[in-house]
Amino acid sequence: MGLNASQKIIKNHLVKGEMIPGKEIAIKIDQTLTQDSTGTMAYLQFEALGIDRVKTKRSVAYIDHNILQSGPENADDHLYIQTVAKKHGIYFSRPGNGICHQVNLERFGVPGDTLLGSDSHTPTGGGIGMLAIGAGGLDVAVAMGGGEYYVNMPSIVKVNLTGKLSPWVTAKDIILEMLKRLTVKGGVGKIFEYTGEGVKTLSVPERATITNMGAELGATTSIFPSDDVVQKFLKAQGREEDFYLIQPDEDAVYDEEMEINLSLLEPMVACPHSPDDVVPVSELKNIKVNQVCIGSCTNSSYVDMMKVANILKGNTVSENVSLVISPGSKQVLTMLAENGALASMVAAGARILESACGPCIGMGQSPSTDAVSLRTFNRNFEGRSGTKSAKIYLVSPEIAAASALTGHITDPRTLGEYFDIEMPSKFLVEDNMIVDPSEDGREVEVVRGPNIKPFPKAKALGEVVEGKILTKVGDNITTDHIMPSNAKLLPYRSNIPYLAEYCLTPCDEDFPRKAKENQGGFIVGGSNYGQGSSREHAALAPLYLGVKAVFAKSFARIHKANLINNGIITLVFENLEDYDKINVMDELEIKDALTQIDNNIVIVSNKTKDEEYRMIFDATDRQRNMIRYGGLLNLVKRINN
Ligand code: MIC
Ligand code: SF4
Repeated sequence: MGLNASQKIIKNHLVKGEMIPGKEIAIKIDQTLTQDSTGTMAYLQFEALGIDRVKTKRSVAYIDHNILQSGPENADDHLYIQTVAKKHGIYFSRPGNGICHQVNLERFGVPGDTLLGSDSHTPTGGGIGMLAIGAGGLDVAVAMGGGEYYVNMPSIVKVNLTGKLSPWVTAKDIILEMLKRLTVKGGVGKIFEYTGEGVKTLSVPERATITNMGAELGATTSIFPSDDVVQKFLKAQGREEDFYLIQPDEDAVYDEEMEINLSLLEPMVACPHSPDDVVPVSELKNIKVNQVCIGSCTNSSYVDMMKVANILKGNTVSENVSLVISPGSKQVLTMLAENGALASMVAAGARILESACGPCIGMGQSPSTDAVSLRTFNRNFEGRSGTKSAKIYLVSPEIAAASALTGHITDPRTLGEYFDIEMPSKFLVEDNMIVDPSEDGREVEVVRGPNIKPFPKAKALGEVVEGKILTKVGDNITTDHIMPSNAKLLPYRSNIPYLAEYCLTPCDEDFPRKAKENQGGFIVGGSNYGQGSSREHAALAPLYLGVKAVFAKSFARIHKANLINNGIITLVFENLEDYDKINVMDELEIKDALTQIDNNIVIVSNKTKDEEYRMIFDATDRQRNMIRYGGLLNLVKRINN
């Protein structure tokens, strides 16, 4: 039986387990990436493992998130990351060099290799045929130390692309179509592998837009098998030698199949406040726009920016619109500067930001109260922009640029004749903002600013786990709800005690107070609890506040792993009606926890209501041990000693 491309890469990297969907496998990791908002914690954890030098083929630390420096905290953390990277064999991408996923694609990604990144959009690397997975910082720290990565073998979905995109219809519209069909939880436990005649019509950055936003489907990852389009891209990046052909066998078997006819797609928009609330742009009439943001790891490539520059050229941004543009990398920005496209943008009235995440993570440019903001980004969760009442729409660069000119949401097809931008046959390659690690780490002193506080560590499981229900939330709660991240909070990513004061406050302002007054307790969540980012802080802050377990209708993949890695039990209601029976401040208890933790069904008693609930503990043996011994760090230390 033939293998698909995902199975081939997994097979080449398989350390433990069998490739049976749903069963745990362990894979060897070739490359890792971190960014600064998760990196500080990941490197503190790496240091806690006591390993001198990374054991991967390549590990890179990027600075792209915590870019505004309104106090010393971010700059201090950058210095910590720079020095810890130098010491332990990690390449350092300096601030200004670009967004981790864009730079990784340009400079380091290798088809057929595995990449583990402490950022949920790491699957962007699937655009050149890497098996690229997002994970919590601790998992990445372990991988840097040479440890394998554990994940349940995903089912592989063949997405057959037929036809060809019509003018003004883009890669963004393909992934928005996927989100419309499958929703934000439709990809949990899956890899989307794109095949079919439509694939060859898509450039590497277009493919990367699609694999990037596969994260919004909840997918483990997405991948385009490598082909001559990838080979040309790598050649244009001056690294043809990194090309490796990875294609599905002719008789490859997939767990599921679906088809998208590119010729039938039209320009789409994801409406507030969810990436799956997708409608054709033609349905949105007379919606005034206050802000347009172009950039992010989804849509900030050279070609994206050139399209925007072409639309803006010779025009002026509408009087009531603030247009901000952040090109994805130094490479992109320099090329735009050299060919004059940057001048067209500036002349039209665009506000140019540095090559970084910026507004995507609320690092500045929060819109005005009740504003409509159009963004080429990947997430439009309520409040993520830094303005709770703002309405964020996710769109292609073409829709964004057209709307910036007209001042209302605009179908780009009204712009008239389409122009095509060629992929460059040679990119401007200059890696002078990437710092090599030291040959001998012993001579490097790691600089630690005062903002770095010790991170909480889980404790071994006791015989009884008891406490009150501290809060109860609904479906699709994001990690942006659990651990909000905006320009004011991001500087404290290495200070969990400070961050914990804001834990879950968008849903329940009193949560931190209740948790402290009751010496911790439990959280009740709906379905897809913890969707979105990989930020481990959404597990570390609850851990710090004494949360012992989360009971939910279902969990998002990365957040569930982060909770267990940090010793927090994740239980799913066997009978969904039990969710309705539990109230805030009910007292719950897990008796014989040490024995029950080995079972698939855990009985939880509600002492207040005198009821019992059957809950599913869907975990591997290794995860059960993590709960038993107090998290992944403790487990790794036990194994090493
Ligand atoms: C995001 O897009 O939500 C982030 C910010 O990049 C996060 C990482 C973080 O919270 O630091 C992610 O996607 O994992
Ligand atoms: Fe940065 Fe936004 Fe991409 Fe996250 S989604 S890595 S914040 S650009």
